Amino acid sequence: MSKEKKSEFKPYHHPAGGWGAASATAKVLIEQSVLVKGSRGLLSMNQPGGFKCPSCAFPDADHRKKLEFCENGAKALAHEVTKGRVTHDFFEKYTVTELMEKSDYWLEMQGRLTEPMRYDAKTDKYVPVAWDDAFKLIGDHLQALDSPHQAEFYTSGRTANETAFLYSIFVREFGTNNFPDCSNMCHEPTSRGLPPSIGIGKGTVVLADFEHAEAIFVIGQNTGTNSPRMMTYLVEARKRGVPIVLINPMPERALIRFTEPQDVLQMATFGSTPISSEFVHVRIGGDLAIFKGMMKVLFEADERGEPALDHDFIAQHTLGLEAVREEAMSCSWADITRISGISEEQIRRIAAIYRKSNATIICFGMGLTQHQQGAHMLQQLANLLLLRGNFGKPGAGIAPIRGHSNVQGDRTVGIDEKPPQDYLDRVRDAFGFEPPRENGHHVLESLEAMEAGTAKVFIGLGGNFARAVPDTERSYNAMCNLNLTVGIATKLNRGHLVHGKDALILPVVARSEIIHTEAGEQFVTIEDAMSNVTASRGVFEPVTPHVLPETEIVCRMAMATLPKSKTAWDRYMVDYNPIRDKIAEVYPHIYSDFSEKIKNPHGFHLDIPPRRRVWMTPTGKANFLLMPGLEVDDAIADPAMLRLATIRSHDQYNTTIYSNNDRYRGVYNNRLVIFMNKEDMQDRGLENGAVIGLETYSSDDFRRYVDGLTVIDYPMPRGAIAGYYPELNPLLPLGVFDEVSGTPAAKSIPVKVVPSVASAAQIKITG
Ligand SMILES: Nc1nc2c(c(=O)[nH]1)N[C@H]1C(S)=C(S)[C@@H](COP(=O)(O)OP(=O)(O)OC[C@H]3O[C@@H](n4cnc5c(=O)[nH]c(N)nc54)[C@H](O)[C@@H]3O)O[C@H]1N2
Ligand SMILES: Nc1nc2c(c(=O)[nH]1)N[C@H]1C(S)=C(S)[C@@H](COP(=O)(O)OP(=O)(O)OC[C@H]3O[C@@H](n4cnc5c(=O)[nH]c(N)nc54)[C@H](O)[C@@H]3O)O[C@H]1N2
Ligand SMILES: [Mo]
Repeated sequence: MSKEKKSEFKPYHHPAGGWGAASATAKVLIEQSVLVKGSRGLLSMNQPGGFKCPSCAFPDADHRKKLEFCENGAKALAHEVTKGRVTHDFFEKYTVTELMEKSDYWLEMQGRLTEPMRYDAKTDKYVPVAWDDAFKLIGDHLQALDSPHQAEFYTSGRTANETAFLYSIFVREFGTNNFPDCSNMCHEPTSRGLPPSIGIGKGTVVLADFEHAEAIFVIGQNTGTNSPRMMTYLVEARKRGVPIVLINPMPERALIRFTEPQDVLQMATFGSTPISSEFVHVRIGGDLAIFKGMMKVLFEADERGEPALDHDFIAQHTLGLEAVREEAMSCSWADITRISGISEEQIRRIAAIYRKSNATIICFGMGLTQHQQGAHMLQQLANLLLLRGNFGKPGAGIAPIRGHSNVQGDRTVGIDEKPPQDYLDRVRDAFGFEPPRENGHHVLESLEAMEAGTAKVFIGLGGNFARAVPDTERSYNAMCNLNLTVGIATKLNRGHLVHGKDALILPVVARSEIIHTEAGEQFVTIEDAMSNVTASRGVFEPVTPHVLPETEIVCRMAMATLPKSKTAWDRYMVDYNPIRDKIAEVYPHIYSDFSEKIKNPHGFHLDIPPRRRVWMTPTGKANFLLMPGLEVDDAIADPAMLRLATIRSHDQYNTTIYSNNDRYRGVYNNRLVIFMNKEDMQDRGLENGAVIGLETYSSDDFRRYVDGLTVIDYPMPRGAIAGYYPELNPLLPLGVFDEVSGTPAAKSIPVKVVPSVASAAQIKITG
């Protein structure tokens, strides 16, 4: 093990991207001992005939570029094709209790899982198990349940369409709609909030729209880190003089100034492009007040008879404007500026940018979704877009920037705990069984069932459920009640160590690897955040011959559980074309001729009706929806309260920690940090580098406390602090979530500073 490195805070003054990104790419390939293999992989990434990047869901370019990857895609690939191996010898060395003591970073750095393992309670170790025995164990546990609703079937968004579709069929044939999904913690407010408003819970823009936009808003999203390939489009737009408005409590480096790492000229001349034309330093949870303020400015102009609203569009395509107008006009500037932390002058300025633009794109991420009123707030964002007819014209629309590479696709092909009835009818007709009709569990409901002891089996198709969910200690305890936990994964993670009485780790063929079956090489498909469906073909041999393709694992779980099933699992297991034919049968409106269309090397686009100004809502129109007030999170009366946003560093992929650095925010060798405004520090008598504890304001009996956090003086708005996920998940109560979607309010945890009892290392502050 490397010796402990000194934690350091050294503000980053350079543009983001550029040489820093290029050298970080090389460094991670060398670190994982895969310079040659990794570089070869990067040439195939996101190219026709190659595989889709396992990192984010941003679409591929229109193939003008020879290279279509970013620094963080390179990290994801390097960690996937790493030389490190977790073999049975590894598991022989450590008890699970000992492994629990290791950090998430350490677990990740051990490398790829190589063979199926089963938990042995006598030795507290994972021991090898034959694949057949593993499937039999799963089948036995599932068959032994009193009701199919006692099992929870989690999906993480790396799962490909074919796998996710079959998994949804298996679980429904088994008899439940319990589909907790990573998206329940992510863009679920988008998926549930937008349909009543515009008829679909997906984004309405495509990449070409960025070339026609006259203004772009980026709200609550750290583009340079979490979807770096989008930076290219922001740089190009900026070079054309398009105003870019950034709304964020953190002045994210890449969104302020960026050097395109693939622009040789810019890099050679140390040039960079200023990205944001307006940085709106919003308080956590203050966005709604800004949206209402902007609407108010538009309505005022309209009342004066000045051009502000798209009256033709509103008349032809929408309902409900007057109530929304009245409500926005009733909001006072005093409240708007107090709650947002933004001056009336700046809100008027960005409203003027919005009003002047004939085609506006609004992009958003977790900074908007992970609030108690996330879904309703997004409906207000849609209202703002509707006011100027920003749907169904080039250069305009709403752009939720999704997380996992296929999180949107998984949802489209059936991972849905609240499935529509007409879809269930089509499943019945296509597969000849009667699917369950009642709603199943989302993530929080599945945890409740585990805590109550009514859930007995948990199967995780990818992901790291235990670490990603809120209320760490409580959730760990709930999971330990289970009779069986199954982790289907590429890498060892904490989710495999927080286990039920029986437990399995099932290793899979990764995205960049070739899927070999009896019928020959297979490919899978992925739907990106802009609804393009493309093929993904791995280019490397699987890590060992003992790992299985995810689709085969799903089919064999089904065969072991449903011996009388008439579904052709044994056929789907080897040939993925008939799976695509079934997808086409169940989703004829978007997936007709799937097998033909996917032959196009650039894939195809799934229909998004609002692009045609068609509204699949009950009214047949786009609806202005009402949300009274300006607050998106429950108020806490104590002036000592701070709102904590749990965010990602530049060197992590969700619960996967690539390093303990966060280059653009200037943090090195430490993840237990809290970004805090100077005045908030002074009020609490804290110096830069002080070590504190944080405690959550909870309305239940649990005390939620994290200790040993180093305070960093950072340009945050008053009352807003930030720190890293998943280390701070113990502070996030299970009971605090968006009521429409069940998404935990991970960006707005009410906390107070408490004295630290730990003696954490003092952080070195430089620069
Ligand atoms: N490299 C890398 N890429 C990733 C991921 C990763 O972990 N690493 N994760 C993937 C996944 S699953 C997802 S969902 C996405 C996540 O990508 P993002 O949506 O960018 O996620 P976060 O880092 O959680 O935080 C987003 C931003 O929200 C801001 N914020 C916090 N509170 C508020 C608020 O109240 N209002 C506003 N306006 N902003 C706020 C934070 O300052 C931060 O800049 O990225 C995906 N891509
Ligand atoms: N406090 C707080 N909590 C959050 C968030 C937050 O911002 N704040 N963000 C939420 C969000 S947006 C999300 S999406 C969730 C993420 O929740 P998850 O999707 O459950 O978590 P990941 O960390 O992405 O999962 C990583 C694991 O996936 C496995 N894996 C990687 N690639 C593959 C593959 O190709 N196949 C299979 N089978 N397994 C693979 C590896 O074993 C790896 O350890 O976390 C949520 N939790
Ligand atoms: Mo996500």
